[in-house]
Amino acid sequence: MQTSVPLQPVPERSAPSLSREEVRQFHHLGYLGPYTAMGVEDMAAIRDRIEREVLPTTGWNTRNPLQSRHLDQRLVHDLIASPEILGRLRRLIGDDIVVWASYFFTKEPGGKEIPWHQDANFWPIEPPLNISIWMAVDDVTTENSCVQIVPGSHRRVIRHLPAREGMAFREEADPAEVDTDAALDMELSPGQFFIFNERLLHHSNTNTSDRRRMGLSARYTVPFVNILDQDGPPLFPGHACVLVSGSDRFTLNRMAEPPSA
Ligand SMILES: O=C(O)CCC(=O)C(=O)O
Repeated sequence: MQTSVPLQPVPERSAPSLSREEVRQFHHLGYLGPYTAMGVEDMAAIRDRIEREVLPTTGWNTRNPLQSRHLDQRLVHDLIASPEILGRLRRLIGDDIVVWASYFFTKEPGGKEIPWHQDANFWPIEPPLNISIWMAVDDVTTENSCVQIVPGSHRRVIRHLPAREGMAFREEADPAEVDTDAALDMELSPGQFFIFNERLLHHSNTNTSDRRRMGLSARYTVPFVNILDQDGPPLFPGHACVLVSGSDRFTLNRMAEPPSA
């Protein structure tokens, strides 16, 4: 159910945090991790439920079952609001945390290359302050097209051009500006995740393996960030944000309660 009234504070749970060194690394390199949100066996059970209960059903975006399923599926909400994630994010952006989007990035065998890009290029958020997590649902390796990143690339805004033929996105970072020699493969076991900011260059190859590669990304910000067009692309009509930690004293964005358990 959507609401425009301020939401109740979400009680904080005990959670892992980040050291001062890790916080510095995040600002220096633009990413952190991998970290473990849950073990491989627990994630296998969740993956089974994602396949049976989430992906075959329709969420708030009736045209795309991969988008923002934390709005209608408690299972997905609890994954992206886990203490292992929020405990770390609180050290980076404080106690008041809003999730404004999530997405199942699924690449079947043969799935297209996602070109090098900085997310901020595509997003209607102001100021452009965001932290993302990307959590492996499947076993994610170089072979089945793990996400690649360029550490430190967040410190410069890179111009984006119309994407070359065969890419999964419409635009890509100017290839002349991407130092692919510095790229790091983010190989993850199911249930592991990494954290990155809104300008870190990232990419994934065509999936040339015979294994699916599914990950869940989620986008976190603070309540003073305004989502400028909640009803338009890359969001959808009726979209809402969810408070996952602390309180919202700004009430700038359309908000929803978490789905019931
Ligand atoms: O899943 C991928 O390959 C790319 C993910 C991505 O672009 C993102 O999470 O922002």
